[in-house]
Amino acid sequence: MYHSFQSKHSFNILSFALLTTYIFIFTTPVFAQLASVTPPVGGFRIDGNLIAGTPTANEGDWLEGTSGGYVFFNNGIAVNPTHSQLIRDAYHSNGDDAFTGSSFSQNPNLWKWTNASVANKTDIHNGMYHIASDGIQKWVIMGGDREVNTGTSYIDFEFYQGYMTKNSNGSFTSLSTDSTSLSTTNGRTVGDFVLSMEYTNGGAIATVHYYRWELSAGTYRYVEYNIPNGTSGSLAFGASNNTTISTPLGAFGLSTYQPYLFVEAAVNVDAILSAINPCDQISIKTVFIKTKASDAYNAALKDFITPIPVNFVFGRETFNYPSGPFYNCGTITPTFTGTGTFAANPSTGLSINATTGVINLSSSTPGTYKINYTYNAGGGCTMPAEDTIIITALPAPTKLSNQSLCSGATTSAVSFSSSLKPVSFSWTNDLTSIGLAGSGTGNIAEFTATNSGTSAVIGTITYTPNYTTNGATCAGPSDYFTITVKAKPSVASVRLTEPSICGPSTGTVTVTAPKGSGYLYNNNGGTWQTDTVFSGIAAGSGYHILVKDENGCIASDDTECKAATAATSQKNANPVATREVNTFTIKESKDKNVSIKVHPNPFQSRVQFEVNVQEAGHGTLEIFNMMGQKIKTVYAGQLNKGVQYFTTEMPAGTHQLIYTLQTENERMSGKMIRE
Ligand SMILES: [Ca+2]
Ligand SMILES: [Ca+2]
Ligand SMILES: [Ca+2]
Repeated sequence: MYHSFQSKHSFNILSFALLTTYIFIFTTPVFAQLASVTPPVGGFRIDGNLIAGTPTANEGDWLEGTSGGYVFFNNGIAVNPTHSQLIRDAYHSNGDDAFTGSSFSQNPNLWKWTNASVANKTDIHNGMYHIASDGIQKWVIMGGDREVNTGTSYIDFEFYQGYMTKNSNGSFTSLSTDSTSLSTTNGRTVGDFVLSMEYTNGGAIATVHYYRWELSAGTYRYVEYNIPNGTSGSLAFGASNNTTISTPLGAFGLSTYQPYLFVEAAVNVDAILSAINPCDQISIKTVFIKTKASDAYNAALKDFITPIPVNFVFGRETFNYPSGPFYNCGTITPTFTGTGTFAANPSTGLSINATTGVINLSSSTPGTYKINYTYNAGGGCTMPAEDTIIITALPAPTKLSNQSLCSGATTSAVSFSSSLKPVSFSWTNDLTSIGLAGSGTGNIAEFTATNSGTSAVIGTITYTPNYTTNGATCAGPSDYFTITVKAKPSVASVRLTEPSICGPSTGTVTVTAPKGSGYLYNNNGGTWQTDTVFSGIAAGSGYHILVKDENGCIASDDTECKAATAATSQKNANPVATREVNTFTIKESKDKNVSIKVHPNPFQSRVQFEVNVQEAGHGTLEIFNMMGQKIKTVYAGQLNKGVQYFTTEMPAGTHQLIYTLQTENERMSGKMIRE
């Protein structure tokens, strides 16, 4: 099943090397193999090239290309740092950290390092790895480089189950799996392994060696195993670039690799482990990338990249669920081999089919569950395989702001969103009088808010995200926002003091309602003022009074001069402007306390009124046309008891006129006719 390190140069290896050298010359592409892992999308092409989709479209690789997936962005940042890492080492520099006086065969706790330049064929600049599954088993994809292509180079990827660290004093510490004490099995843990890539300046094939740490002939040491053939192809294959290739990552100060400077390999570690021991299962804590002088067991170690702490498991997982994240919606189905039993821990809260492993997310409670798949691995080894599922509650939608505006104003358009996509939205509105339907789907366009009342109203819009995930559409938690529509203030009611012969020369408009703290008034679009009085208005210039309340809402109309006929058809809504509108009831004076006579009547231009009152008091004598429009005020002031005369010049034009005398208790009217 395996052979010791010393016998690894078997006939098969030698003949393979010769064969591959021969075939390379004629049919290089044959050896570019695809590891059927995901990610990246399209599998991982082992071809000595770093660019996805090159040369074959839609195949994945290390870096971004025109098609296919990738594991690093072209700036070197990992798409998923848990599974992939790119580590840079110093190069061509006395500051490089390098081994000194250390060999492959030694206990790592005896290794020494120093800062020194290393031979350029063993100098590493870029080291990278990617861990991915083919749906059943885990693979390691490795990549590394060197500065020159003279001869054969060796780059080891060593996987420790304990923590392995580089110390500042020039030593290393390799701990046991308890993470506390030094390893007692000669510096490593049984099952630790090395994947070693060997590449030359003459072939695109890179050879991959697998060494396992174990007790052999009384000593803990690495033992090389032949890598078996898998049922669906090779379990390990490597390649180096046989042409000059570009690397956006940069290498040794350049953006290209000359032939045979870059090497990559893919290894199905799970398959190799299970072929050696179906019960084997190891958790890796450290990856250590280093170069050595040869493939001899006591080969001198050369350059290295600072050990990388990691956390992944090989050999045990023989089933898995698709990549999350998962929400409590839909179902997920695992990929697995053989037959066994699925069980969840904790055993409540997760809806799982014990035979198929299908999880009904919709009827499961959000939480973290370990799923154990127990099956007979043969050889009496019943293996529990484990995967962990985290179910997250469907997220709440993005919180939206409340809106507050005056009746008649336009709302802000509402755009729903959520952190999880795809998502669609439905909503309800509990107050349609604000101008919005009672329910709907999708975003809400702007609309004119309405409120015909006298106080603010509030519509509550409740919106619900509907997520489509894992084959189902489920409603997530709702949220709501409000639209407050403030009422408009009443149209202004005003009292007028108008120019007349005997009165003031300019008019005054005094707002009588609405009034209160915060109210502002405006005439003819002028400055808003708190004062209810607009004075100094020129005769005949009119006015347009607007009211704004403490909420900043403006009345639906202004109050303006109205023709008298409008007195009965005020366009302003309630309350209407209160103008001094006169209602005419033309009748002869029958009152004994007041009498009025007009001389002459019919008149030409000058008219004299003879007024006789029995009680002194205030009185007003005015003239109106038949439309109810006041022509002039003849007198306004104190009336003495007895007879008094008022003479006035009548303006030209109107044929029939009405005069009225308003005393404190009585009102007299009469008709005047022009000759
Ligand atoms: Ca490649
Ligand atoms: Ca180094
Ligand atoms: Ca280096």
